[in-house]
Amino acid sequence: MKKRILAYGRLSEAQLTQLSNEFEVQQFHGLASADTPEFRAALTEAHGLIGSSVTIPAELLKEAPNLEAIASISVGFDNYPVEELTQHGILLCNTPDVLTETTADTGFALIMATARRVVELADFVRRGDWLKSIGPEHFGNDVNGKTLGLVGFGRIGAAVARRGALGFGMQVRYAMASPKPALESELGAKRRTLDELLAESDFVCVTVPLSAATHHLIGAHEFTCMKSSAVLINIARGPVVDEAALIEALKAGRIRAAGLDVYNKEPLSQASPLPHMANVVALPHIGSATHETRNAMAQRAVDNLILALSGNRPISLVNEEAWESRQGV
Ligand code: 8YV
Repeated sequence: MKKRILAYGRLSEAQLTQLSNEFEVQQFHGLASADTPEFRAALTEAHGLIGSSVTIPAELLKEAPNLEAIASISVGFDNYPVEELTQHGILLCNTPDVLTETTADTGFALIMATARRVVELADFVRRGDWLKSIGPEHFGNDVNGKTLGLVGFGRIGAAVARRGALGFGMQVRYAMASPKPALESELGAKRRTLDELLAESDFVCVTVPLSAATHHLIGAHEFTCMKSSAVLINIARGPVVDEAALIEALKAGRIRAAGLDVYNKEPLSQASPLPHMANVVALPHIGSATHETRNAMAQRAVDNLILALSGNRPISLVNEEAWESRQGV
């Protein structure tokens, strides 16, 4: 009998066919929460899950006795109870690598847009305000030659740094627990404490995963460390930045601008001041959202799930320990 999987992410026809050839597939369209009677009922029979964004709370695992693997269509896995999954021997797979360059492109788009006031000035032309010559009140600031600070220097952080160092002649600083000697020699990157990095950087780009340790890593104190001319970019997860402190810092002029792709609560409410501030470029969590990359992510998740449910090691596995316990190691 075919194993049963629940699919709640965007998959192409070909990917769905690939899954249906192996499994009994139950699709959930537009699932926003796992806490619906239909999803909970389906979980009791499910061997695998494939999808994105939906939070799977630990208590739901009690209702999923057959669950063997989750293939998330994302690199981030803060919406899964990793410890409990591991205890239950459930494999958690993600999609690193295939989205690195595209997410770094988004980071750089935010750097350019905030520094050169791209959105604000495009709106100015669209409104028909370009009647006289452009003056200093419309000028932005250089990106080239400036200092770029990466908070987190993993795959995506390094790809942003590469764009800055090699394309824009930027000096790279990074804050990370472990040194990265290869990137130091490749990019001339220098490791700093977080406070030092904040004090030196013209652009601070947040790329750390969200965890208990990184929740509100950038808060009121950190904004006081930054230059008043600095720009904060967040392409990681909203709660890594204390959003109230960010709004306060922007209003008080403690930093110059922010380029954001992620928020404390998504979708971002229109009641938030962030999308209405001229010095904020707010994107709707589209870091990896290109046709090519989202398709590659979905394909990676499909491949991960097929491998995992046939007893093979998935390509990208978050909880190695769960794999070892399944192998009886
Ligand atoms: C996801 C992301 O696609 O991969 C991640 O962690 O943030 C995005 O690329 C997003 O979470 C929607 O599923």
